[in-house]
Amino acid sequence: MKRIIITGALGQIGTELTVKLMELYGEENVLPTDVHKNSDNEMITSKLEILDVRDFDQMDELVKKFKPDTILHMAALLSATCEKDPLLAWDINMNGLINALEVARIHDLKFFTPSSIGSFGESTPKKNTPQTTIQRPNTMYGVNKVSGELLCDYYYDKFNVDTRGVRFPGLISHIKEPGGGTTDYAVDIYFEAIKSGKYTCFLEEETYLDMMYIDDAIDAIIKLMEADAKSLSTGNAFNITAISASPKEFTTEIKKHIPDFEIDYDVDPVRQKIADTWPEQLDCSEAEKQWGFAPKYDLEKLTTTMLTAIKEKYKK
Ligand code: VAH
Repeated sequence: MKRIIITGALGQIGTELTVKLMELYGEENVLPTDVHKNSDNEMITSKLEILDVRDFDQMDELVKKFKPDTILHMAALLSATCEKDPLLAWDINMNGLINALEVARIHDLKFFTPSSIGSFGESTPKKNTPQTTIQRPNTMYGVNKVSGELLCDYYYDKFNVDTRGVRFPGLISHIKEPGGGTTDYAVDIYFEAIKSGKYTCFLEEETYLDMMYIDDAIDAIIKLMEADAKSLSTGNAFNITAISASPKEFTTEIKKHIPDFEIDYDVDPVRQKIADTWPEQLDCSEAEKQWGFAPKYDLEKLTTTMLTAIKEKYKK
């Protein structure tokens, strides 16, 4: 990668990914885009171009002008939001993706877009979920993610576009909070532990899901994109995860720092239903073998990092 355009640059991943890429490749070589400019991150908003990914001509114009060698397509609606408006989700997640793939094909760009553990369904093996296995999700988000994986394979096979991607677990960050995700409780719990000392969780206490600290996610994107194409049997949709945990285990870890922290449960049936169809723990051996995936944050290190950063943010 030398010169990079990013869609969804103000999202949970996009925000920290854009900053990291500017540090690594130079601000002048990174073009952040998003459908709005609502951010206090001057470094990003000073460079940001407004782009609705459903507008192919707008995306094509920006690429012609900026002349990147890579597009990181991060713009998408997340799982719970997709269930609120499935047709809007299809429009943004799929028409946005096909536009980004077409722009990559026409301008010969290297391509990345994330898939998710949401691409699996009820019938997928829940533990040590294989890299290649059954994928019959019954959520609009999952349908979008499986379709996206297949589209990326198609553009690789048919048009020789260098499409790459990972299946992200729930991502945990303190700089940009996620919106509309099923795994968002794993972010909210840390903020509430500092702000109020108690948290009402929308998933059941024994709901195990794959999770990862945002720095490991950003490092994985960069490592995959810089990997030699010859070492990748398929560049697309690698299983990656760092932690398999439940709300109960997050609580136990937080109580090591804040003994009085309390949790109670008010289960959201929509997000519980989604979470129950997702795996508990992915097998990441292909990512480890093919491009050296190696997360650094376990639950203990994640918890210390999150609580320290949020305390600083709220000066507690
Ligand atoms: C969501 N955070 O909850 C996203 C992610 C694995 C979950 O795709 O929808």
